[in-house]
Amino acid sequence: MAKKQKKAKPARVKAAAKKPRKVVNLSSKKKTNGGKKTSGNGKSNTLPRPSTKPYGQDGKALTGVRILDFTHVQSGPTCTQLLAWLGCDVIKVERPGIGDITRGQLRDVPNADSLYFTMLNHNKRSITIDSKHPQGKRVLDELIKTCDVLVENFAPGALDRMGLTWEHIHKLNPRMIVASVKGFGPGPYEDCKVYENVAQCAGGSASTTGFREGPPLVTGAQIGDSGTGLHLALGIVSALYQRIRTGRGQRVLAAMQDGVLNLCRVKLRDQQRIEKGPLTEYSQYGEGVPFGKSVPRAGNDSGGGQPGWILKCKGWESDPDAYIYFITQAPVWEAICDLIGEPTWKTDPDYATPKARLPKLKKIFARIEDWTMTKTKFEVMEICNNLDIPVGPILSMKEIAEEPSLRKTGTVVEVDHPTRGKYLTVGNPIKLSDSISEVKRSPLLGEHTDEILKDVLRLPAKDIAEIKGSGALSAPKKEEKAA
Ligand code: CAO
Repeated sequence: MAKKQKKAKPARVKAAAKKPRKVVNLSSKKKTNGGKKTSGNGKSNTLPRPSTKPYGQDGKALTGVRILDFTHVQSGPTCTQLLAWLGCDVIKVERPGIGDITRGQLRDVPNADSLYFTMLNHNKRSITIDSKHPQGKRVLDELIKTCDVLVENFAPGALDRMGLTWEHIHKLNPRMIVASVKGFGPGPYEDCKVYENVAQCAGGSASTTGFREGPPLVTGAQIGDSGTGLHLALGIVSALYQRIRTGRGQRVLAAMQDGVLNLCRVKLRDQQRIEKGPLTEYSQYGEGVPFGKSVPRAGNDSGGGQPGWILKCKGWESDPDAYIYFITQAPVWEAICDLIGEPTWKTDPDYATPKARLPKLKKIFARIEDWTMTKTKFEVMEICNNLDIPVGPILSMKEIAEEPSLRKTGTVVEVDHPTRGKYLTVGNPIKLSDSISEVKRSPLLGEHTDEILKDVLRLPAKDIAEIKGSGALSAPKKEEKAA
């Protein structure tokens, strides 16, 4: 295989680190450190001069970072999609003929990539490689040399079984960051395969979600998959930043159990409180139901210091989403009393203080609900927000899809796709004023195979023909499969 040519290498974070642009003295007053320019915190100032280009037109936050994306299903793709939106060149490696399994899962349009796949793989390029084929390994080794980060979420041990051990990768490219999602961290379950709901259960979410009288409940928010993808993305960006200083890559692990637990940290807080006394903000306390040894399911209790509950609104009999979340925030208690027609509760010692109200929350919310049931959830929203009372309408997915303000900010975007047509997706939820994300459709399976071999790896035509002829990049023919 021909060596990579030197020219036209994309600008890299590492290159930027080596050759800082001319420095600006941020701390114009003091010169310390032997006369060296320093920033306000006394450290050497290596920041380049502020760009003079208009905001949004000087590249993206992570421009120059190239990702070798070995992810599939949801957790890993969530991470690499975010990194792609932030400017990384994400090269998704897929199994020839099959690709990411989600391409064909939950299909709504025959023979087209599913929404499951398209909505998790925007702004990426796709190359098909059989990672167990000798010629496939050859291409992967070349990609490892040219990429900054390898991201994967295979079952434990699968990457090693492909021969892509940390030692192998690090020998080829000591600067490479290897980032993984696994179900569990080191310990008794480290070898287990894990899906979303397994993580929700093992991370403490299911035991603390639902109603006291009912079974544990999983939530629709994909905190195990997408939540862990988010954690991994932060780990990768941090490792890239550290690499500027150390020059070397490192391993990044985000275990789904850990990610879910991190999102459930208030429940671990409550576990320690329950050992010292009842959790007075849980409605169970007001109802006189004794607490057990571990944190109970709290229904729709707010979980913070300000009691809240979901209340019916006008139309609830026929509309399953005609509800509002209502918070009886202490500073606006008087406004709430006036609004619901209970002005005496402002001064009545049984209601006037948050502590006095705790045992009566059920009664208080029932009274507030008498009022909310006379209004639509949007009317309640408008009236309460004018009085600074925090409330939140229960929005259906239909309402969210049609919400003009979300379209305007690019949080909900319509994308066109060559085989499935137009569809809606969620755009980048993180908005940067100088790194604007545009949502580009997901790639077709292997759409960029040739482009990557030619333009990224700069392989001569002869080598490309040899690799392709070996079958390493294409689906096995039917006879071969049967043999
Ligand atoms: N070429 C050749 N083989 C490939 C390949 C390629 N391009 N891409 C994948 N494969 C192979 C793997 O090497 C593996 O083979 P071996 O088992 O022989 O080593 C095989 O495909 C299956 O990979 P897998 O075990 O990761 O996939 P699975 O469908 O059996 O399990 C999942 C899926 C998600 C349970 C598992 O990957 C997992 O636990 N991942 C970590 C946790 C995670 O991310 N879960 C979230 C999933 S989203 O809900």
